[in-house]
Amino acid sequence: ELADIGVMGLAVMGANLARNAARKGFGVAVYNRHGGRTDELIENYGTEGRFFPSKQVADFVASIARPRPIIIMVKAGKPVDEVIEELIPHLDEGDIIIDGGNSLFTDTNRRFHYLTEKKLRFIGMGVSGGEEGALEGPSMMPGGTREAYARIEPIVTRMAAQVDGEPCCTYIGTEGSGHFVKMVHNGIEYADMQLITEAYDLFKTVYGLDAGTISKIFADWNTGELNSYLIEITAAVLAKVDDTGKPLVDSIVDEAEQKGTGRWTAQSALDLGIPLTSITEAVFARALSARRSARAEAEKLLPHPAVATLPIGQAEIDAIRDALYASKIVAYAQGFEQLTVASQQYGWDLKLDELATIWRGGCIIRARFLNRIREAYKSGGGAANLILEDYFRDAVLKAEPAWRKVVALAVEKGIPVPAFASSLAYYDGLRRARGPANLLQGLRDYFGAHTYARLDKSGKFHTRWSQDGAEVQVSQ
Ligand code: NBP
Repeated sequence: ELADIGVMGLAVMGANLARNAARKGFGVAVYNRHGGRTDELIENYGTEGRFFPSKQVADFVASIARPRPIIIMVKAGKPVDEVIEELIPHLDEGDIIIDGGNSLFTDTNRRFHYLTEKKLRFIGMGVSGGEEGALEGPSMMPGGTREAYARIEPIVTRMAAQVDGEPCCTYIGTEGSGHFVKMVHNGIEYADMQLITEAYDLFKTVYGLDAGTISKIFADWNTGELNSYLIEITAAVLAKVDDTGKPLVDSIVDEAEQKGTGRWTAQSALDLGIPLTSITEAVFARALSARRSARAEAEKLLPHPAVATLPIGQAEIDAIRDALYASKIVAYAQGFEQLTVASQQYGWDLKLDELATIWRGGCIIRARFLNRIREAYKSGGGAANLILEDYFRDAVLKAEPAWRKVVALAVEKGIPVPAFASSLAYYDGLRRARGPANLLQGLRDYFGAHTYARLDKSGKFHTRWSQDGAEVQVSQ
């Protein structure tokens, strides 16, 4: 008897994916570099299904039915290349290595072509949902060839979360597209979380609310259009009281860490020329938060006037909710624009409605809101920007007055709201047929003879600024 699938790398994510597959009735071969983890998995959960544990890579590979699908779930970066090299000598033509970790999509592109040359198949599969998702059903974003996906489809669609009878897993596209999509998902997650922390900061600092009270506001928001996993867990984190009887969140160090996917998303946006302001501000906000001692030093030299807290009623709470919702729409619109441009640039033919579909469950950004995005793209909408689709246009127009007031209040009180404010700036920049870049072009032409176009004539022009001041036409 042979296993249906193999899982290599049995830290928290790999072990949980293996258990997930076993619980769904698949035979699962398992291997980890240090055998202790394999023993632990079998000791603790061996009765959950049919596991095929091995201590040698050769035995592990031999225990899987051909063509073999092998999920590798090891630390992103060099370990993935090392594990691939370890596997290669034992594999047969057509076997499929599936990298389920958070690999950089350009690494996945490289591995895809490398393994294709060796007549092996490679799938870069984004997996979202953290440890719980891996066990109970994550959102899965597999990229590679369609026929390699067809081989694993019956297994991964069963392992994935299900929403309204549809699996949160679909074929994404070729090469590293699955990891690219997972990267943008994580970028959106950064923006979502930053917006939540800005709302929290306003409640706490401007209105003087305690964590318990703010928790109740988020719990209430979770019953409306903001309904989502992140809003739900925000209420839970804020409600938690530790052994000292005080809110746990008040004792957590205000220094954010990051593993790189948000930064990669921002870097990719710069490469593709996408104004991805919300996600990028979220990455920068984490970077500034991480400079804790520098902030403490600066606070001494640049003392912040104490904020006299304001009274708060339902109108103020609703205004912050509206600002959050509108900013969230901007963040998603920017993320989806990045996906659109990457799809064109890299020839991936991404199906944006399907991405919204598989993000509705299992993953960290799962939200009611994604149904709206799915509908917008499904209706063939194809508006250049999600904000221009009916539902979102109405939502931002409705939220706009409150959004503006909240940003103004934050600025006045000296509370940083980079994601709220940059989303609003993007919105104001987008809905403006004529901006101030005419002056910018004039400056570029002045110092660098970079030329400019005119509204009243076609062609490219240059003014001899520091010579005779005359304008010359340099091209048609
Ligand atoms: P880690 O990212 O902590 O990696 C630990 C695993 O990698 C262990 O099994 C370890 O084996 C193995 N490994 C390493 Br490190 N170097 C190796 C090498 N050279 N050869 C063979 N094995 C090696 O595990 P994780 O937190 O389970 O995450 C796995 C992947 O999933 C990562 O890419 C992560 O970014 C991604 N991911 C994580 C989450 C999450 O919520 N944690 C969510 C979504 C995606 P050992 O036991 O022998 O040291």
